[in-house]
This record gives sequence, C-alpha cells and structure tokens, in this order.
Amino acid sequence: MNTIQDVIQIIDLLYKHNWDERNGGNLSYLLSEEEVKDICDIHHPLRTFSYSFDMKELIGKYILITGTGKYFKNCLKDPKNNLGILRVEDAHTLSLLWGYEDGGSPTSEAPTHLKCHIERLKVDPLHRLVIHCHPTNIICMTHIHSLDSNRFTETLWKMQTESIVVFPEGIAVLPWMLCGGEEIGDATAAHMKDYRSVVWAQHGIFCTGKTLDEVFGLIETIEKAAEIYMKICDKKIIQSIKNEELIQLATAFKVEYRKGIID
Ligand code: 2HA
Ligand code: ZN
Repeated sequence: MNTIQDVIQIIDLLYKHNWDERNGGNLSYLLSEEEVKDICDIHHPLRTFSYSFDMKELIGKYILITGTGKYFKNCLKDPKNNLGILRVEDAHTLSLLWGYEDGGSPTSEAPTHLKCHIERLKVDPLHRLVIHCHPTNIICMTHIHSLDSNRFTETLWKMQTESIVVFPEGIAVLPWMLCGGEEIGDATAAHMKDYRSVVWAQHGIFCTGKTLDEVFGLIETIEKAAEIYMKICDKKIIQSIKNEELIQLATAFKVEYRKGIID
C-alpha cells in the first residue's frame, strides 16, 4: 500500500493548498505490476470502461486514476471509493482491478490524462504522473495576462529566480475551452510533446513528470511565481530579473531553456 499512501498524501496536500475544491482536479499515476500486485489481485478484473480514442501505446500499463465526481478532500479517509487502479486491456478498454467500490468510474478528464501519458512517454520513458488542479493565482493570472505561451512563460520566469531552473521548457497556455471534452484533451496532449505544464485559462493547470515530488514541486513553483505576479502586477516595478540574468541562471544550473522568449 506504500505507493497508494504516497499518492494519497499528495492528493491531500493539493487539497490543503486550496487547489482542489469540491470535486475539482484529478490525478493519474502509472504503476508497475509489482506495485499493483502488492495492493490487489491482477487476474480478476472487476469491471471495464470503454473509450473511443486509441490508447494502444498504453496496452498492458497499470494506472491509478481518481474517480469522477470525487472530492480530493475525501481520498485520505476513504481511498477505495475515491480512487481506482486500472489496466489498459486493449486500445479502447480499461479494466478495473481495485477501487471505485461505490460503483464509480474514472475522472471525466481520463481521456485527457491518458493522451498526456501517451505523449509524455514518447519524450520521457521515465514519465509516470499527470496532475490536474485549480491553483488560485494561476487562474487569476489568466484573467489579466496575455495568454500567449511565450509571454506567459517570460512573466513567470521573471517573477523569481527559481522559475527558469524548475521549468526551463516554459509553460503552454490554452484559451478557455470546454473541459471534459475531446478538443481540450487533444490540445493539451499536443502541447505535452514539448512542455510538462499546460495552463487552461480560467480553469487550472495540467502538470506531468516522473515522480510525485517533481510534479508537486512544479505546480508549487508555477503557482508561487503566479502569486508573486498577482501581488505586484498593479505596483510600480523599479527592478526585475533581466534577460541576461535568466541566461546566466540557465548556464549555472545547466538547464536548456526554451529559445525565442528572452533572446
Ligand atoms: O474533475 O477539475 O476539470 C473536475 C475537474 C474537471
Ligand atoms: Zn478542473
């Protein structure tokens, strides 16, 4: 149960940061067969779920996915009703091995999560995790800042020294779109070819990575930069981080920063 406990702890932290009110947010985490065997019987699927899009790249993979309509607030006290562990059986079918005990099903954003896993695994074989949440200051920023991905990234990089070190590839931003649908899922996954983070205007963020710490840290750092922006955006700025200082940082910390933003 250790893996599940680690995931639940992160879900609880996300809730305590006020980034997952009510049933807001969802999470999916690729598990190894060994991790799943520690938790449940992998030979007796309980139910199946069908999807129209093609997920053949994920066949055989095990995924923990938060349940639809479920509250992050409740995962700690009741994981078996709020989370599910599934296996990708074929290009269109997930089978449930554990969880959703009250008859539930995967989050409405499951197709977006699965498409993001497919794209991230192509660029990072160690990729495992997708978290969607509603961080307050990131949402605030999408009301008052340009939604151009490069301009959004430049502002976040210039808010604090650690931004360019933590997300050197930048942040992609999507305009407002209907959530839970195919169009936003495809647009998000398309950006995942070269970003780990995609902001949904007036909604929240999708962040991806190898570990719970990496992805939680990414969300924290982006949200912190957005918080600083929201605190100073209507103040008279008398000094800021300069382009050449960002380049100096990237060189010192040996990160490849996205070109075309500050140079
Ligand atoms: O699952 O956050 O985007 C609730 C949401 C949908
Ligand atoms: Zn959401």
